[in-house]
Order: sequence, then structure tokens, then C-alpha cells
Amino acid sequence: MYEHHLSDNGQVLSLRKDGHETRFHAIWLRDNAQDAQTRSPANGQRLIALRDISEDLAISAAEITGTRLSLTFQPEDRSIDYDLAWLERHAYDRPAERRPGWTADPVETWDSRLMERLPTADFGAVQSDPAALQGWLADIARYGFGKLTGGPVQDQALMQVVDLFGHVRETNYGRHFEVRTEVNPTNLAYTGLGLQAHTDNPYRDPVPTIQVLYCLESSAAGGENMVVDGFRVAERLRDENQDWFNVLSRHCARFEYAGSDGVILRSRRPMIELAPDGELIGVRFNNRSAAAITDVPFDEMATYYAAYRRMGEIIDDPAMEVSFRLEPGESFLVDNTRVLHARKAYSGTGTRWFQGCYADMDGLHSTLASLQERRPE
Ligand code: AKG
Repeated sequence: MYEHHLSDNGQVLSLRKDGHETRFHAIWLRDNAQDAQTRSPANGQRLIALRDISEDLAISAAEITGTRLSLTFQPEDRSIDYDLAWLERHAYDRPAERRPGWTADPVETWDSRLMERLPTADFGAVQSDPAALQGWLADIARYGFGKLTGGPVQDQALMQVVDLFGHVRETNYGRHFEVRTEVNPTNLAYTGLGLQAHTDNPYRDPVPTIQVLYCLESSAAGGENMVVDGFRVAERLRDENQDWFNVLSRHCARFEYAGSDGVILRSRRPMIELAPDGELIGVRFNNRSAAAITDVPFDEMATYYAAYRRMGEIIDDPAMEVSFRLEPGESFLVDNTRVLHARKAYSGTGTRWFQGCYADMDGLHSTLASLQERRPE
């Protein structure tokens, strides 16, 4: 049962339930009204602007009936109903300070022990069963990584992976790219060299937030893949040395790619990216495309390099990695703002042929949210 209380001359409404009190400001409540004059019933978009709400706004009356709260606003002299469960879900009255590097729901950081419960699904199942697709997408939202098995061994089958949740992001590498040994490679990915764990295309702004890699042939020796949770790396660095975490999150690195004609891509972004409130929102790490770092003050450059070195060591620590070998028809997908991927060198007889493409997490989150709305867990 809820109780309510108005204070501050109608500027603040408090709701109390089970001994817990949550405060809301009058302006926030009026701005977030869900009635048909404030929000379009057809598409949920807001019909009014802040300028339409009086600066002298106050709540003059409040009443709870069942699951609804009715508030009367002055000087409009209008009563608007609120769903109490909606208010509970959108409450913002919590302690302000959180330790920089915190992660938001549903993110769960991981190390090599994720191997015991690798987020994997069957290609046919996620294509035909919305519950299986929902489970797989929820795993990707949680772990930033997901694997698919049992897919077709077919040119461009990776497009069917993207079709499950969103749209391809076309780049200078095309709608998709061939990951196999080439004679004049425009990227070291198109050789048999091993690749240190990295996030892709850090020189792009915005970066593609999803990368899909799909195996079509894997008869060559070597070429195993690894993934590392960049968020766990950042947490470990922070817990080992707060100054190192700070220096990598407060200063920009630079990245560049100029490996093919007519393409010069450059970006300036931190290796560990935080939101203004300290939420960990991105990791960029790619030795191949790191450019000269010129944005760190002279007095902090030595610390920056110590932190950068340690970040690389943590990334390379086997305790952080999950490794696997993809067989033809298998693929994996990473949240490219979070999870790094790597490849062991390959050579000798046989062929290794992968196809890769980019897509974005917003489409994946959108598909997941609408599946969850239809079928709550
Ligand atoms: C990339 O294309 O970004 C790669 O890292 C290639 C990975 C692979 O060949 O498995």
C-alpha cells in the first residue's frame, strides 16, 4: 500500500511503500505525464514542450485510488492520473554518488569462467522461435557476446544473423568483408597473422557497435578465436590502480586507418569511456590502429603509458579470455564497444575463410525490448 505526502509548497511529492520513501519533483511529474494531451496515444511521443509548463507549477492535491495516483497541478488547475507501477519503475531518488566505472543493468562482467556457460544458441532455433531469439539477445545484452551454431555454410549467410535483430552498417570495407589471406591485404585481418585482442574500427566515429564474424571454411591449422570482456578489464585496472584507470578515462587516445586509397579515418576518444556520471560505456583498444597519442599532458604521459601497458597485460591474461574454434556454419557476435576479439595465427595446408560485417546495438536492444514486452521473462 502506498502513502503520499506533499511538501515544499507543492514542489515535492513523496510516495512511501513498505517503509521506503521515494521523492519526485512537481516539474518532473508534470513533464512525464502520460495523458493523451501530453503524449500522443498513437506513438507515445511528447506533444508539449517545457515552455508549455508554467515556471510557477505546483501540485495542489494528490489522491491514491488503487493502482493510480491523481495529481492536480496549478496554475493549470488540471488533474492528471499516474500509474504507480510506472512511477516506481522510473524513480530517480537514489544516492547520487557511484564509483566511476559502474555498469548498468543488465551488464554482467566476466572472465574465462564464462566458458562454462558460453552464450550460445542454435541458428535454426533463433530464426524460428521468438523465445530462443529473446534468450540469445538477452545474453548478448548481458555479456556483450553470443555464439551461433548450426547455420548455413553459404556465401553471405552472416546477413541472416543481422536480420535477426537489426541492420547492417556499411563501411569502406563494404556491406560485408572477406576475412581470409589476401595477396595485398588492406588490413592485417586479411592475413594469417595472429591478432591481439582488439575492438574493431576504433578510428571510426561512431564505431560500429556490433561485429559479426561468420565461418565458412576452417580446415587450416590454428585460427582459433578469443573474446575478452573489456568492461571486466577496466574494472580490474580500476581495482588495481585508480590513477591508471583515471588517466585512461580522462584523456583521449587517437586512432587512425589509412590502409586503402581514398580512406583516411581518424578518431580521438578515450580507451576507457565513461558517461558524465561515471558509468562505464565503452572500451576502445586496438594496437594495429593506435595513432600517436597527443592529448595527454606532458606530466601525465609516463603514467598514461604505464596504464596503457597494464591494460594490455590484463587483456592478454589467459584468465580473462574465452577461446573457441569456429566450424563452418558457426558465427559469433560481439558488442564492439565492450568485448574485444582476437585470433590465433593460422597457416599450412587447408583454408580459413570467414566473412565479417558490422551492425549496431541499438537495433539489438530495440528487438530485445519488443520481444520482452510481448513475452515478459
Ligand atoms: C577482424 O576482422 O576484426 C578480425 O579480428 C578477424 C578475426 C578472425 O579472423 O577470426
